[in-house]
Amino acid sequence: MNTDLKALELLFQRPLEPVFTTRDNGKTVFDLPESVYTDRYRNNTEEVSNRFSQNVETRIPIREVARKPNLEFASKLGRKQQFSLFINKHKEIASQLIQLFLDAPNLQQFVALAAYTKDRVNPVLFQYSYAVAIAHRPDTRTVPIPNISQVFPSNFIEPSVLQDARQEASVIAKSGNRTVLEIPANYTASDREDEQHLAYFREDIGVNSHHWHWHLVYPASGPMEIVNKDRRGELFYYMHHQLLARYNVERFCNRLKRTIPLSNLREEIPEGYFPKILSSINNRTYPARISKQQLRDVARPDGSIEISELERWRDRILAAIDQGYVEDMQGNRIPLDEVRGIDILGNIIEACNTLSVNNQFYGNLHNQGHTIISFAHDPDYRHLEDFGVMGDVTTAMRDPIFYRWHGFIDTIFNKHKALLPVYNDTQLGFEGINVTYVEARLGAANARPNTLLTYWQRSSANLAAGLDFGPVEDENITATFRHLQNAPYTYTFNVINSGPRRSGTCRIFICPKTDERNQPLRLEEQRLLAIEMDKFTVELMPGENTIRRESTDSSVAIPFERSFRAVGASYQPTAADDLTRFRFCGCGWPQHLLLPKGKPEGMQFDLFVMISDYTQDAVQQLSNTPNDACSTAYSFCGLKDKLYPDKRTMGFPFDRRLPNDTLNELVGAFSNMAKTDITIKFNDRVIG
Ligand code: CUO
Repeated sequence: MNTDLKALELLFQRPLEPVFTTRDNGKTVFDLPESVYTDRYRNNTEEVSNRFSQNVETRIPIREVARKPNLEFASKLGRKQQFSLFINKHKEIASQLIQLFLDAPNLQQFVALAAYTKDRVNPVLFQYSYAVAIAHRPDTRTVPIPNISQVFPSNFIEPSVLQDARQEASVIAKSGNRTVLEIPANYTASDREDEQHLAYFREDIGVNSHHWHWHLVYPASGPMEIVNKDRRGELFYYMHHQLLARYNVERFCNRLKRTIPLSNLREEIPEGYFPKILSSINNRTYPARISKQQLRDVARPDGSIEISELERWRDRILAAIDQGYVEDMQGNRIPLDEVRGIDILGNIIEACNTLSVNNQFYGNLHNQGHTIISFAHDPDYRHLEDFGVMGDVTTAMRDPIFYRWHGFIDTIFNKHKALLPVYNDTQLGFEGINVTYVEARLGAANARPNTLLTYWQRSSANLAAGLDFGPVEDENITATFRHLQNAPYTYTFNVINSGPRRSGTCRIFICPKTDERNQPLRLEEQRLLAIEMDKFTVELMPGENTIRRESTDSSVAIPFERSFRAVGASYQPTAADDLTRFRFCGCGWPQHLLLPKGKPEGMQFDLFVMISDYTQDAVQQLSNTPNDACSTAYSFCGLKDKLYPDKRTMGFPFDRRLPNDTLNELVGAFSNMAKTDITIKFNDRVIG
């Protein structure tokens, strides 16, 4: 095996430990040039390197770094300070560090540089910038990026479990004899708090690691070549819009009304959140947001932001939407049209300062909203507190306020979409294509069609790679946790093609039929709550076609093993494509949350299927880079080094107004669409 690639993989382990300690269950150590040691250990290099050489099986030589980088820029972020992608200053530092990593002329020098840098900059900053570099350098294609929950487990789980894990692992030498630790469910609030009914969704490890990974793949700042991805602004809108739709539907399942968009930043926020998790970097808990907290202007050493600035940017953006154009720095008008409008707005609103057409004028609305909310408990730094969970993409989705803030951001995008013309027959139809039958059915032989099942499942994750200063031998520290799961099912569609052989894009959505009070939803409401389930290309022969598709093949989700895959020596992919498979693999909605929970007595949904004309959907890819076996969740995450593979605007056909009042009428008017009622039943038991 290429030892440079191996070294890169190992630098993800034990992020807080110095680079000279062992990795891979104590079996591997780096042979480091003296210059890598920081001043703290410079006088003891022999002692520490001897100490960590015992029982080692592999020594990986690291070269001297050719030109020592000046890391002055990174010292503005202390080693024990929290790092946030939403804070401008931090983003700039990360962007410089990424550039430094991308500029390393070859693999050996990249390894040398990474080893040199690791103990000299903030560890979370390092892990983020390093992962971005690995995801984007052509020579590191095969290096697997571990799941963030395993690099920094404390950001994901209840902290007393970590304490137990360290204890168990240092007292009981053999992992086989260790007690399996249980991460409790429902530890952040009691059921006095309504919002607690959604904790299983907000605090899910897969949900949060997907969100982290998405922002890793689509950084908002950094070198142009990695920021400027095809339709990234639109994908920012769409991926977060889908998170919102899923969250709101999940709320209906729990008899809660839709989340209220945070459109007034001056009103106190009724719902508080006490995260209880620890920051890996300084062992402090993430600060809480008390109930009825009022947001205030932030004035801290790291930067200031006034609520009135956000309001000004918001109003300018809304005015631009009403006018139908934005203005760039030179005052040129750029139309917010049907095709590019949403992408332009996405980059303005997020804000992606590299791609926003006018940073100064439209500002930094979404990011600074995260910042203001995340500092609500200590806006002027008088208590020396760091940001709350909203300040960090690994943790933001835990807090109910995330959905209120993004709900507000989503209403801005939806306003633009609502002003576009209603979709017409040519856009929606597909001449000569008739979808005559639709069903979804569980795998069991005697399963009834259109009744799907959810339940609780207990699964485990290995926390060893992220347990800094934990035991080195036999790294197998397993913790189990409960999460929602759905029984796999198969879609079957019958399609009559009365024309020649041709291709179509099959688009599958589910829409809630009623709200939390069982009141029927209008199509205009349903379309904003439509959950994309899958999208794939089909070949249609003349005459009757039967199409089958497994729920586990969904283009939005990734399988469980990728959300929680194990890292370390005991895990070695074998098949040729296994290595590449893990490249972009962490991005994707967790398969175990593909279906909303439903209700014990069953909850009805519309299962909607549309086959659109592939000649209008197809995208001519520019590059001939090989298909990345990992980019399976392309609806949410795109394809690596390629154009977004569907020419229609994201969310089509539900992203714009439709010509009918009800879903039944829509489906009746277009033969290439069909729907059926499905029921999702929730079994309140832990299975498996
Ligand atoms: Cu993903 Cu606000 O963009 O958290």
